[in-house]
Amino acid sequence: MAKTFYITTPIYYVNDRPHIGHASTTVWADVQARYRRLKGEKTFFLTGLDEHGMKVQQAAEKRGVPPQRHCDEMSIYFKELWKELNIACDDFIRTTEPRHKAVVQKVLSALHAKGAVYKKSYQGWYSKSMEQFVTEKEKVDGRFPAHFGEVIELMEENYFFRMSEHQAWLVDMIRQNPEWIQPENRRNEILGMLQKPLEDLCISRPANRLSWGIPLPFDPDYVTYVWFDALLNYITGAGYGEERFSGNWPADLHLIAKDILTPHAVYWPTMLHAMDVPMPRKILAHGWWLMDREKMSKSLGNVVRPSDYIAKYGADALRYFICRELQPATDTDFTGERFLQRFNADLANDLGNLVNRSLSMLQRFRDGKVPAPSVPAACDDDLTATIRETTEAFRREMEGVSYGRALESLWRLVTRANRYVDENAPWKLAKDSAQAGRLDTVMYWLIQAGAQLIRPLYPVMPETGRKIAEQFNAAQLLEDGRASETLELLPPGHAIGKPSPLFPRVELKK
Ligand code: ME8
Repeated sequence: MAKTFYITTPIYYVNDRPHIGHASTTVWADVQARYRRLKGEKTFFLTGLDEHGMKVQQAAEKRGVPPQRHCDEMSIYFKELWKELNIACDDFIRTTEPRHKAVVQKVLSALHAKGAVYKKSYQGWYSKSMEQFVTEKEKVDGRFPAHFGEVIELMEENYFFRMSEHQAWLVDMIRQNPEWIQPENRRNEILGMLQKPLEDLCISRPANRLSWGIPLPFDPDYVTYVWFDALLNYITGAGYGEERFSGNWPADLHLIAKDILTPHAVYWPTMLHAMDVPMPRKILAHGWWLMDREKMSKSLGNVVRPSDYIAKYGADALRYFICRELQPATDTDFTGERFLQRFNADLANDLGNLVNRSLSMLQRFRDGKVPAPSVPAACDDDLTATIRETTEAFRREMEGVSYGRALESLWRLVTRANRYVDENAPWKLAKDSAQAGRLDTVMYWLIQAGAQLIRPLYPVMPETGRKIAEQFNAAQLLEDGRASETLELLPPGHAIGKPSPLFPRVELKK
């Protein structure tokens, strides 16, 4: 069985409705999945929800509903948003599903039987909102920082996973695989953290304190710590214990943001190592959306709701913005102003204009049929060179999940093609019958440049990609697995469809 390209997002907590941060990682994953499918790769894209733990239990209590009902109701918000955003995931996992509970219990039993899990009593500082023990080392100026929430002193017997035994192996693995954690600044953070001794990981919570979790199979007085439960979703979704698992695993790409890098780059690989399961191939932790320089988060309440933007500007415009602006290595301020600038400049002016005026001119000057070109002039060669160079750069950046740079490359082509129109002024050529041959050549290459945008645009903006393909009457360009290494030219005589504007400009209020 051929290995699929397996891509995941974090599974989000259901303590609140999704905001633009959750939408962003999910859009990034969807873009990569669509890009791979279009290339002809078999792809498996998993997203879902993290439904256990104290945060969810408390959110349910606050609403006065049983936790399962709370999860069921919250799951609808996520599913609806993914539909609005055209997220085409292959599976949607919820950690309260029986298939996941079975995997968690199977893994716990196996690790317990091996002696990789043991019970001990522990006394220390415990952050209630982070659901974990914290250490003196984390104090700043003698106090725990505000984001730790209420910190209490706690003494408890719990089960621990012998994570420390894997430290030397982990450091070695990360050093030998420079691409394994991306971007590089995050990799260095983890290597820095691993210079200090790694402690064993507490993987249980007493059921009398936290009831909303998966019971430990070997001790029903405890439930599984939410991270130990949540991380395993990646193998549940891939079919752990089933035949299909070997076709899906290892994951090719775990997409997350930097807030949850430690669980993914430390807990997860050591868990897998203890289980004798191969490592995922790459973890990519992007930066945060900020709001006035603070992290946008549920607890701070300073969030942007994606639905507001989708309703006004469409899913594609938001997907474009998320891919164009959110950075892998740094944080980015989210502002409505910036969104509108991008919308007007990149989508309405650059892209929308190019497509619309190219097709309208072909309609007007050549009856909507692609003419046959004659000998190319220098600017025609320059345009084709730009097509080759930018589509190649686009591919390279997409493979490296550098969407901002990928789109920048593609927009170099959009800009070049718009300049080509201005340089050649087809409306002037059309007035001079001696220039008929030149007009043919110009219209031929202009249409080719527009058509070359369809495939690269589609993963980022699927509706727009489809609309442009329709207007070019070239839906075949969006077939999965079509060779994308060569320029695919629309032959002379090809009749285009009906042009219509893609992104109406939004007037900015003064
Ligand atoms: O951590 N900017 O769930 P969560 C960008 N259940 N992305 C953001 C963001 C922001 N300001 N805020 C959130 C959990 N995100 C666990 C994960 S995985 C096995 C378990 C996105 O609901 C980003 O992907 O807090 C981040 O990593 C994730 O939401 C955290 O979601």
